[in-house]
Amino acid sequence: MANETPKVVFVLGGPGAGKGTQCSKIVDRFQFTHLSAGDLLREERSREGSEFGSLIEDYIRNGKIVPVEVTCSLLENAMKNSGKTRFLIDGFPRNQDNLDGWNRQMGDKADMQFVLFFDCSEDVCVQRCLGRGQSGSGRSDDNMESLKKRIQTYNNDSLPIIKHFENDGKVKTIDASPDADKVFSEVERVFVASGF
Ligand code: UP5
Ligand code: MG
Repeated sequence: MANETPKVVFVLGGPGAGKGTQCSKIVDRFQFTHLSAGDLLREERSREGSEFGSLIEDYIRNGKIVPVEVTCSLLENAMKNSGKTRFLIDGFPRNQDNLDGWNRQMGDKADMQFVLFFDCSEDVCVQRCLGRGQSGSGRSDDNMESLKKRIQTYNNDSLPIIKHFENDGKVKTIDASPDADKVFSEVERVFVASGF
């Protein structure tokens, strides 16, 4: 990390809402580095010699949220190793444990700017994830059984965190149901209005 305190935008929304898709578009247009907590966990799962490989696979397949110590360390290392100062943190924090862990570990090392929330109906989310699974995503959680659990976890654990940020006036909500370019035109507006 450079001397400047890193700026962070949390990118949240249901499974398949389009977080990853929109983050790539943001990176193309604005000076941000994309860190997907899910991608970092999947990489760690496959890393030879990782002590967390089987734990991560069990959590992901069952749509459960990996203990924050693991996820937050992966995020902090990725931030440090990038040498950059503006980050999109995609898919994190997803529950109170994640939020508490982030505040403990990163609270005074990063400035959270706002939460970008992709609002999408459950039906659309499910169709997008199943579609991605059918076109060979290779993700062990793009199947109906895992998706039911992912959605349950999202409703029970993640939505309350979004509500919490909303009460603090930190959430920018985007309708994620239109096509990806249309969604991005709203995203772009938010970033420009926020001075990026
Ligand atoms: N698509 C995207 N946008 C579209 C649009 N506007 N119109 C039509 N189609 C659109 O998109 C999903 C699919 O939809 C793609 O095929 C895309 O082309 C299409 P994507 O951009 O990948 O959506 P995204 O929201 O990123 O979906 P993802 O499945 O990645 O979300 P999840 O939140 O479920 O997955 P994540 O990788 O973040 O986490 C997976 C698991 O890891 C979690 O369930 C959990 O077990 C674990 N995890 C933790 O434990 N802790 C963490 O901090 C993070 C993850
Ligand atoms: Mg994703």
